[in-house]
Amino acid sequence: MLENLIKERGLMPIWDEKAQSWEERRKEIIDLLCMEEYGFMPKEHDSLSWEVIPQDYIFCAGRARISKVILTAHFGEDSFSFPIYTSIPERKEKVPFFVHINFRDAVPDRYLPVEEICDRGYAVVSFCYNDVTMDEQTCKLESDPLVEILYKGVEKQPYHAGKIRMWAWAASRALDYALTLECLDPDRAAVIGHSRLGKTALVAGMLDERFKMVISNDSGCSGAAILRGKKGEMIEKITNVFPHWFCDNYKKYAGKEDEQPFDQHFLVAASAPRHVYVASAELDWWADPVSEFLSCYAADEVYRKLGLTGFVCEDVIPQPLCKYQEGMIGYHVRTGDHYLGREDWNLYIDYMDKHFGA
Ligand code: GTR
Repeated sequence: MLENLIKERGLMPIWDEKAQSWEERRKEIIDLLCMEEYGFMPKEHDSLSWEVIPQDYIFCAGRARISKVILTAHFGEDSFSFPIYTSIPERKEKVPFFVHINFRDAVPDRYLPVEEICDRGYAVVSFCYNDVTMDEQTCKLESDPLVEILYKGVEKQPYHAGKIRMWAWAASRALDYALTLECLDPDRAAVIGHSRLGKTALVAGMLDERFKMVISNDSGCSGAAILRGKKGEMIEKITNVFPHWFCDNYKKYAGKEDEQPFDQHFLVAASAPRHVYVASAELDWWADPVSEFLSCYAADEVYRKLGLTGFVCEDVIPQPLCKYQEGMIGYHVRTGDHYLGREDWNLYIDYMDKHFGA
């Protein structure tokens, strides 16, 4: 049944027989998705420095430590700073951790139940996306320090970074810092985001192989959901309301999803052979749970070719609560609406415990 649905939607295969290896094909896919959808950074930073500001209150009954850290990226004579927050359970052994790209800087936050996460032995490094670059369609470079630095002396091109790409860059900087901490386990580093930040987590995971687990929560259009045959939000809508999320090239596919030389299952597969997890919510029709699910099914192609267990599922459209956690592609659909809640976090942690060892 699912095989037929994929055929009906006209999805193309991810693997190209001309490619010598997955490594080579993966690079092509990254270039394609950056060129046509998310954009390339116009400039790279040279180095990163930081200042740690411990928070002086008892958290989690003293079982976890929270710090604020100001990261500064240096671009030649220019520099850009933004705050991140670390929430780390007190354990003797190294702990697995999430880099959480969040809508707010609060810790805890309604999308970040840090006490529950720390109690399960996981740490979180979080930051607010607006502290990196505002979620606005502003062209006033001087009002946005990161954008100003990135485009200083550079003529903006249609393939240059939209905001999703910049937030993904920040997730990698948060990871740079996290990897300097002895208490965090580099082999169990995950990146996670919800909705527009779920799209961002997929892009960060695609680009940065140090993320061993990539989690997209309700990311929908231009995130995990395949666009061919999708319901709810499509490219025309998203590029009208949020043109700044993408590179300018992306607009040309508005109403022409079938002409894209890719679809969003490329993005899900671009983290292979690492672990990737897509989650949906039953009532989230705008994101379209079925198209998110089919994307996982289609991305399995790459894992199969690599001889790995990718997506293990039944041959039906899943209903809540359905969770598929056997393979390297994880999936769940829960009841309720668009949200990143404790239920989602617990399922991600269950999956990580299972695949990376508790
Ligand atoms: C919506 C947008 C979605 C999704 C969501 C969010 O308005 O259409 O693509 O990203 O915002 O980020 O909450």
